[in-house]
Amino acid sequence: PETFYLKDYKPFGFEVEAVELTFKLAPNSTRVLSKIRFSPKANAADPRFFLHGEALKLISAKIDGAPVTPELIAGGLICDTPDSPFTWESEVEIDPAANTALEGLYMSSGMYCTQCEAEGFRKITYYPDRPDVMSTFSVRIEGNEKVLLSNGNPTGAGEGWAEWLDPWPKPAYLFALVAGDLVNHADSFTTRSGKDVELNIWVRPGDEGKCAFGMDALKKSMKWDEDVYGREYDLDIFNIVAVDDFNMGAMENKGLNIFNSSCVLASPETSTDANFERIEAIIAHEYFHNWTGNRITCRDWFQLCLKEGLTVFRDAQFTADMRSEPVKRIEDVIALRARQFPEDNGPLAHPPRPEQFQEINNFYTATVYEKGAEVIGMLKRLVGDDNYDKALDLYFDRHDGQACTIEDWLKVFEDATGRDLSQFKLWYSQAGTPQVTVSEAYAGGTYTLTLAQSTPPTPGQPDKAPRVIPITIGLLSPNGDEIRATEVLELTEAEQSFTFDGLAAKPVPSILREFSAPVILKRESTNAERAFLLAHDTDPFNRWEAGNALATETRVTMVTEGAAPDAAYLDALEKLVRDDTLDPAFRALVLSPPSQSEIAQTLHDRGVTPDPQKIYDAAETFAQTLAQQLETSLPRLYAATTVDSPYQPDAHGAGLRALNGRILSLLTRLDGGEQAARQYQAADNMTQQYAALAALMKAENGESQSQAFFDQWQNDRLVMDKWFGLQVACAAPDAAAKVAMDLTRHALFDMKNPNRFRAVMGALAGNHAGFHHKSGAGYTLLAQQLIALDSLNPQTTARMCSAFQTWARYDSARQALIRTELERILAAEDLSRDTNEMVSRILQ
Ligand code: B3K
Ligand code: ZN
Repeated sequence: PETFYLKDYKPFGFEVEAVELTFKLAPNSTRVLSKIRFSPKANAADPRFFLHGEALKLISAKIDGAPVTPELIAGGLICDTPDSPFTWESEVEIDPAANTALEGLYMSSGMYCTQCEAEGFRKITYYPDRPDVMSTFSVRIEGNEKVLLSNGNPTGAGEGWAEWLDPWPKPAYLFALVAGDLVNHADSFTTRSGKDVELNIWVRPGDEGKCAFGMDALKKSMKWDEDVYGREYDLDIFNIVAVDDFNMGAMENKGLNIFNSSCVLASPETSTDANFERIEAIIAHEYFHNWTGNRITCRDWFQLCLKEGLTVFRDAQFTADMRSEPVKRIEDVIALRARQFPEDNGPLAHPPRPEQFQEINNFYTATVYEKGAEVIGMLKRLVGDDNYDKALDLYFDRHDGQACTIEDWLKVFEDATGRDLSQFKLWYSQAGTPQVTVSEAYAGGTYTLTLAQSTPPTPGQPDKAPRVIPITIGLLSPNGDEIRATEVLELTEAEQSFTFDGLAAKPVPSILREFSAPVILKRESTNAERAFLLAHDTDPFNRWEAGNALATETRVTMVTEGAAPDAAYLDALEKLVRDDTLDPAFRALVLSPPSQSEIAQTLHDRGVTPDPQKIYDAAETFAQTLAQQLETSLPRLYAATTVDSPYQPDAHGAGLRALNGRILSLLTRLDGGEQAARQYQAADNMTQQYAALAALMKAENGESQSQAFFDQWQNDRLVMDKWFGLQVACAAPDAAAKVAMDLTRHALFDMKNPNRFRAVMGALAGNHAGFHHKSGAGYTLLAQQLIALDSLNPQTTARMCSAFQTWARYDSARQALIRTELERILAAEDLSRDTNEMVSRILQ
């Protein structure tokens, strides 16, 4: 397969002045007519008239009204063209009903919908399908469906047709079309300059009742972007459509966002608090793309983090404002360590701005998104909040309507602040997570902190230069008072010392407050010091971090030395759980153990080969011991955290329920599930029903309870995804693969639906001890399923291959089993480019 390189960038040789499209919809034979005005650029670096096209049946082509016969070549066509502006017309036929890849125009539950990012538009018609080609689009849809939608504003409609005009020039990846017998939840928003915008969430009949929360989130997002970034919406209408079959969460098409139904539909009875929070965040994310992504887009796909990193950063700010800032930060760091760190420290490591790819869909990664956002957070911390605002204003001013690069982005910061960002830029080009080693000295009232940075080699990058790393620090006195408030140290050298004078005693440092940089901090510490920080740190993130470190140390000694759970840590936890002055959501997070996969990584980093079964056993023993330690207070804590008022998906209630759920799971270890069964019966919302079911799955009556859940919800797809996933997530290590396999044979399993496939296979990959069971059954099942899915849906297949990326952590027997499965996948007939690239990189 061909490899594409950042260094090879050449602009397209033609301007596209306007695009007119007509769709004549039919499930197996949709006709797409295009009429596009091109004008050749003077002195074009690449004067070839090449239009992308894939899986298209060309019916006819014309230039300025005269038939032409273009040459069909790999990936598209070329054609001789006049030297002056001309009109290109083509008619193609496509087969949406047969499109199981869910890219281009496809059908889902009887409706037509599109997904064009990154390179799906070329499956709709011949076009320069690249983000730096921007044009206005007018679209006519002919079809018998009740609702016919495209981007922009509606310009006309009649029996069996509708027309839309998007006046804002956009790249083809933001094109969208939806046609179906849909119903809407309507509302409106008045922008701060007084423009009324019609808002709709379109769903299948029956789902109307699940739109109110998403609509509210949309209006909050629109207001927030005006208030915080000064960005107003720019069309008369904003449509969101819920689709059941979708490869990812949602898509920011101009004025017509398309959502995986799991990321927009919500009701108290069917959605958990976590679902509500995620829906709010994704609605905001897609909406925020209107400015960071759509009005200002990417020059090429190597610049993907320009829009994704920034938009993730913006949606995190939004969630922090709507909910709790420290809780959001802790959740994000947990996710970063769970998803991005393994990527950055394994065979799939790549910089936030990659320099090469075979299939760009394989680079919609935690590194591009989440590390991309972390890089922006560091930039903001380095230049300060006011300078950040100034730079962003300049960015919108200078680049509105353009397709930009990371260089453009950094230049606005340089121009707005006068700061040289050439060293900072390394964050965009170097892969790998920096390790920052801390050493300390104290003498004569002066405390000296020495920080040393290094980044391990990653594929293609053996040596790394030192980066600029903002390290936040505060100092505590030995009695627990804060003696130096948070300040930012700028680490720019490989090794650098910082001094703090005038101290009465050796301080306890609280380093990397708010997790100011995506690095791994290495510092000799003791459990006593960690417990001290857990009790006294003024920075909530570092308080949590201290607890997390204690939890990790306890697990590690349990696994490596067969030790009992650390008594001091158990005491500290007990104190914390009972401390009603602390935010319940925060307490729930402190009570949530580090993931077993993370413990495996820690062991590996310390030169111990992780045994997944032992890690599992340690987790079970720890939870059992904690439950016993808290035995007398559990019923009271359970009662005190139970929310009686009618369910509201707000942050406070969600925090209480999260804590309550943690307590219920501990309680269930002692009472055999009595309380959980009562909660299950009484629950009027999915959060409590699901928490009770999850607790019961490990108790004796798990199976019958699960059956009851199935009977109640079998007609609700999204709830059924929970049912499929939970069984695999809760399965014992030696049973997980079998449970997952049986579920793939269930009448309601359908691998063509990405949500259902991920519910089962994603849960298997997430069941650490089950997936890595020494039998290798988990590896084999996943490989079989991936091979079967690849011919239907390469994108979802390739993405899930990353379950194997951590293979190098494990013992040689497991490594051999994984290698066999990866080689089996690689040998599969007609393997997609997507999956081929992923597996080859993992195996390298
Ligand atoms: N931009 C889309 C992701 C497209 C993924 C293509 N494989 C959603 C988002 O980040 O908002
Ligand atoms: Zn995005």
